[in-house]
Amino acid sequence: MDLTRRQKWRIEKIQAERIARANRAADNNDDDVKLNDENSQTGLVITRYGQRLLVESQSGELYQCTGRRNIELSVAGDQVIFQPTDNNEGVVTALLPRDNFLTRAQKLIAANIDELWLVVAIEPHYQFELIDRYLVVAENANLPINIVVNKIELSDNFDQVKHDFSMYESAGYNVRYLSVNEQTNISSFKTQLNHKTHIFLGQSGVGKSSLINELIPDLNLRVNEISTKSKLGKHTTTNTTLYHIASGGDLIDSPGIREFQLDDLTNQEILSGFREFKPFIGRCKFRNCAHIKEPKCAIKTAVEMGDIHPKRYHNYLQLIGV
Ligand SMILES: Nc1nc2c(ncn2[C@@H]2O[C@H](COP(=O)(O)OP(=O)(O)OP(=O)(O)O)[C@@H](O)[C@H]2O)c(=O)[nH]1
Ligand SMILES: [Mg+2]
Ligand SMILES: [Zn+2]
Repeated sequence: MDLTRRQKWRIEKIQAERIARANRAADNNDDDVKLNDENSQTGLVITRYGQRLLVESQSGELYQCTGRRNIELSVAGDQVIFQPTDNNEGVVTALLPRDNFLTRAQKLIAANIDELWLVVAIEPHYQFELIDRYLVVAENANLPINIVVNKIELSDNFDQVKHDFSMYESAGYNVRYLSVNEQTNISSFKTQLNHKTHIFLGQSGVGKSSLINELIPDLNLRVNEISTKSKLGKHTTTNTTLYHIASGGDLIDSPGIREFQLDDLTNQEILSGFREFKPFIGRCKFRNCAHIKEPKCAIKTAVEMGDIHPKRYHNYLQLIGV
């Protein structure tokens, strides 16, 4: 259903009033969870399944909520205003403004993220095109991005792996090499994660849920066996879900993608997804330079001068379909 501008404006106005009312109530009775006569309170969306939301109150109780009609869909990481009803159920009545959000294939994934970790693995073996696609999506969401290479104990040529990822390091990404199974570099990784909201993204079967299980003891998220024949994961995680670290900070687990869910990326998104290209954009001879065959192209010159890794440039051309 398409809403007219006037309808949208009215909904926004109603939401703004609800948020203001809840804030006023919060100011008036600081340590009382019953915020006003409507019993509204702010909560954190933990996960969404279909039309239902799992919302955590500020005192840490969980409520199964439905969204009020005409409220924009909320996702893990969202702050909302909700009204508890019976049996730990409730109704979400407003969505608080987001700092940021991540979408994949036109679908909202999570909101209010501080850092994104792109997880890849030795098996299923990382593919540059897929890595670059994920990076383009994340760069366009304007999030700090890091790369985790998991299952390093399965590599019989670790020097090659390091060489492969050196181009991402020289592009400015922090790359960490881990093995969940052998506990390699896990404890130093843990110290990075406190007091922020981190999302783990990446292909199915790379070990996102395994890693989160390792970082949050007693969580016991379901992880799956990789089919030995295809070496592909079986898509174990189905809902994007936020988990608290006891010492502070949150981790968001997300399901791996399937091939047919790949994003339709525009050339403009692809270009701004290659972060090391940025200093050179706008410095080509032609204003509408596509950085393919044009003379005096600043991007191509940067490749020749060694300021852009040739493989990254090659990946860029591949993504824009040249
Ligand atoms: N050899 C090895 N296997 C690992 C390691 N980490 C995780 N695995 C295995 O990889 C498989 C897939 O792990 P999951 O954690 O389910 O992967 P996921 O990324 O969450 O996958 P989806 O939920 O489908 O997106 C499981 O069988 C894990 O036991 C590791 O360091 N080494
Ligand atoms: Mg998983
Ligand atoms: Zn150019």
